[in-house]
Amino acid sequence: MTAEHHNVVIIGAGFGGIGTSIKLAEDGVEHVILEKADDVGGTWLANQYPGCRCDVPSHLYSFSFALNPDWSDSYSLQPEIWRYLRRVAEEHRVVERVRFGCKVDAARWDDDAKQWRIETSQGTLTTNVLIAAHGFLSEPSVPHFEGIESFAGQVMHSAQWDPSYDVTGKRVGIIGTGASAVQIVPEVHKQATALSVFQRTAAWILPHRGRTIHAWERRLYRNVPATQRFVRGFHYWSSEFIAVPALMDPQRGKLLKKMARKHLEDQVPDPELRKRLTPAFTPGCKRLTPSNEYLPAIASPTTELVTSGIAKVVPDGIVTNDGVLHELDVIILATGFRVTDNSFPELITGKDGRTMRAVWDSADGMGAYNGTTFAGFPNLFMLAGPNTGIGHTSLVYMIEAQLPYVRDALRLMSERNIAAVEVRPDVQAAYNEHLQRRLGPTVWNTGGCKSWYLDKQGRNTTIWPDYTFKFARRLKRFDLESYYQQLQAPEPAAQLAAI
Ligand code: N01
Repeated sequence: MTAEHHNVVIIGAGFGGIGTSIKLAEDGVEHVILEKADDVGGTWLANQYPGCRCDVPSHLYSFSFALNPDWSDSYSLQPEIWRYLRRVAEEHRVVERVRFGCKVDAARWDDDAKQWRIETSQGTLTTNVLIAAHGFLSEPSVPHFEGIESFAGQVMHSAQWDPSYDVTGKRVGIIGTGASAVQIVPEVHKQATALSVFQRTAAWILPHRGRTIHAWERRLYRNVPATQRFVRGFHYWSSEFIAVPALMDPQRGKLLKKMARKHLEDQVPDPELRKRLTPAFTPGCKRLTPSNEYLPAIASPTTELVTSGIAKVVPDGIVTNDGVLHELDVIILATGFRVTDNSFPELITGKDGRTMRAVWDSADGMGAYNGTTFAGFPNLFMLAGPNTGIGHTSLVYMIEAQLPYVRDALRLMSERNIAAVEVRPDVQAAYNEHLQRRLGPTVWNTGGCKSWYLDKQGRNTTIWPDYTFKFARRLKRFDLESYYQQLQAPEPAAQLAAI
């Protein structure tokens, strides 16, 4: 018997946790948020590397119910997004419901009590419903390079950047050329004495359309909110109808390649370097990375693009496969995140005593129903769960699309005296078969790249392969008929009355 019990426990105080908490509070549902960090913000608190910004338009990358007329840039930088999230969390009194510095070590479903029992760094608690909003890009992937422990300088992952670290005058090595590196490289290049970019796979770089938002525009958005809604709608619908068809059918993506090639030709005069910067895969297979400063920084005389592969790390720097030592003061790992193999599912134990990891390993890998619920794991909802990822629009849209589903489930459980809901395995299997069929011909699966979208078996368990409004439509109501339901045991008094 534990002292502390909640109706709902939410793990994580990023976009998912904050949005859920706001909506549950509106519904009068008692809950607490467990957050391992010492502030809200999730990914926008963790990622503080130089140049960190969102490559989704600012007006779209926010809650629909908390628009921000004051965005200063059409593609916001990390500090501004974090301040937005913090303000929203304060205004809606979410902060008061967060337990900071509280790391979840394990959560186990107790089928007798119809509760989750959660072990945390601050003690044990129980809850009727568990909502995992821990984020799928929250666990840095730190590859092991031989000799890395011997390196005399500093090693930092992009998502664990120490903001007090100054790269001015340093010789910097950046490993990786994904979305994070594309943002870090130009900023570090401005300050470092020398920059070595260790590229394993070249990235398609598109022109960036960012610009400062004028004061008059901000005034307009503040005074006539419909204008901001219009701009938001324009960004949403244009990315749906331009990007989704191209991603679903790579034959239609030729325009993207043409744009990226032209950008490369415009920005990199040296044909030999251009060749090394030209990817072999179809654009869109990995996340599209817009930047007007990345390619010029790579082409700069103080930058060296290293493509010969990393052999080992030594105290003075990195030795590549061609035997060359690249002398460095700091190594930045822009090596991405553990997504399909992260540790979170190891912490969650379901109805039959198996962890979510064990269940996934014995099946086809990661999988959910509606990206939200899991057979064998009653009363567990995940925000930004399997196959909810998108590359062309705002993940906040996908998270918001899940909220009516979770709220409706809680409402039905309360109204109908249901103690536990658990998605039927056949429903989940049929859903995933459908997703995999749709994913088959898409650019993520056939574009000829290796990305975090695919697991070790090459199965795509991360991407939503359709228009995002179709996802929102699916999750508008909780389809109780797809779920096993267990009713609340009658109260002892009620039992007596019945006799
Ligand atoms: O990570 P990545 P990221 N040796 O996995 C390389 C989101 N995001 O942090 O391509 C050498 O894309 C790896 O090489 P390769 C966004 O969803 C959003 O950049 O595997 N290199 C690759 O180049 C994005 O997709 C924003 O050959 C190694 C890089 O490291 C996601 O975060 C901004 C290596 C990893 O690229 C992840 O992006 C930033 C090794 N052992 C990020 N291991 C927005 O603007 C890995 N690499 C919203």
